Amino acid sequence: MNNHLLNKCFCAGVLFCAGIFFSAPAAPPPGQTWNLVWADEFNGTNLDTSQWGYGKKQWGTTDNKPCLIVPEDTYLEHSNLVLRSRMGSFAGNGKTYPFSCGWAWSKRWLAYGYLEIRAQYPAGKGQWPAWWMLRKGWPPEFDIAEFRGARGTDSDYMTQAVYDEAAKWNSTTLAGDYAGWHTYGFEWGPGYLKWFIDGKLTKTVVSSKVPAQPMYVILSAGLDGTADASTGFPNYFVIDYFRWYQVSPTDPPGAPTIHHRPSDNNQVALSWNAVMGANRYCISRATASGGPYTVLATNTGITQTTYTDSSAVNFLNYFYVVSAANDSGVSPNSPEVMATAFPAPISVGKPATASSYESGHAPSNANDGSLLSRWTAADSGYPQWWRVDLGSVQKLRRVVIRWEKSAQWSYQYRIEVSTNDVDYITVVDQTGWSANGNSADLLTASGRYVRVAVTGQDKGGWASFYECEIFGANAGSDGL
Ligand SMILES: [Ca+2]
Ligand SMILES: [Ca+2]
Repeated sequence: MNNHLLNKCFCAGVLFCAGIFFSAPAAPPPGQTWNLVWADEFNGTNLDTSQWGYGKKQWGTTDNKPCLIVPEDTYLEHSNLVLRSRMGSFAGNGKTYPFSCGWAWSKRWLAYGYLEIRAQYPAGKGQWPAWWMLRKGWPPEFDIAEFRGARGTDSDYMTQAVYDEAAKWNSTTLAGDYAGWHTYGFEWGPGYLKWFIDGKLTKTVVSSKVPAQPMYVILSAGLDGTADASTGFPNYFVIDYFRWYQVSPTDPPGAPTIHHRPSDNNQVALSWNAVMGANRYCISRATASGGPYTVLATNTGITQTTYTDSSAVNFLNYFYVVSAANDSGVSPNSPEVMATAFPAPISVGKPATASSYESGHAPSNANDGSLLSRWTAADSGYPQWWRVDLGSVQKLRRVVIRWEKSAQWSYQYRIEVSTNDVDYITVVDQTGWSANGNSADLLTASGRYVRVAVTGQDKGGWASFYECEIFGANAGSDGL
């Protein structure tokens, strides 16, 4: 692990966490190294509105029939979050509600980890307070501790349930008295869910449909249609704290894949596989294999699995690595991949063929945008030719050929152009060329087919080049 990288990568998480109170850890389940990454002990005088919304549902409505959600029923008191329910006459949404209630949701979306609250639930007929989680749209839904004061205290129950990504409902109800202080824990990992009450495992779900994308937390008071004066009002759903723990990602992504796109001028586009438990990625770049690496763009955090390095300079080689991160830590680096930024030749990806080719070095390798792949003839015989079909007649301005071992070898060649793949005219004749290095030839021609006829090589090697880049009429400098 590169400490410089680790520190840089943590920056995004620390900024994200600014202002959050970190308590002493409680007791997440054993067997993993849990780190507290977000907690609210509700110790202040006002709910931290940078972290929580309240007084309405996350999507804006205040209707929670038979209750009207009102802001004054959500407040902090005695280091607790209080969600109150009242009976009365509450006007809203064009009607009158017989009850009011509190409602709060996390502005932060979470994925994976161990979540815990310590809470007292209100008893009474018709009570329906809940700790639960949603995502934009539905499913999924986690019901972590949803209380029903349905039929008197003897038959009150707590619901622990999930609607998974397939809207499959998996529910358990636990009869009991939840009016005292208890801790309610929920462990969410790749392909599994666990519910806990007072540290005791009460429910487990294992399924490939367990959600893997971030969701937000809801703490809500509520009532069903059976609530009446006998329920007892006002009453209170009281939460001492909310805590969220995570484990660090341990597996790095695989080596990034380089994508060459026609628009990649002074750019390198990368993608990589997602890592379970990661909510962002750190992309680092070096100008030599093995580093030192410079971290790119971590201030915002890369939450997707793609990145375009727009600070690359054409024709320079760069070496990229990616690590996976969440608020708990950073994985080791992925394997390294080399990439080169190119201007946009009009030949990249077009159909190519050749007089012959060596196994593993097909004609399409010479216009795939990669300096790691090459076309090589099948043997040392000459002449050989490589040809690309540009798809239509184009104005042609420049042809750059990146020969194999160009620093030691010189190749002799002609560049020929055709509109019909039958009648070719020679537009560049370098059959007398004796210099080393890549070649860049300016021309003024039009054609659909461009053929490189390799007529010889000074060291007896086979006809071979990494790229033949054909530029149109507006091509700029040689870029060599
Ligand atoms: Ca507290
Ligand atoms: Ca190539």
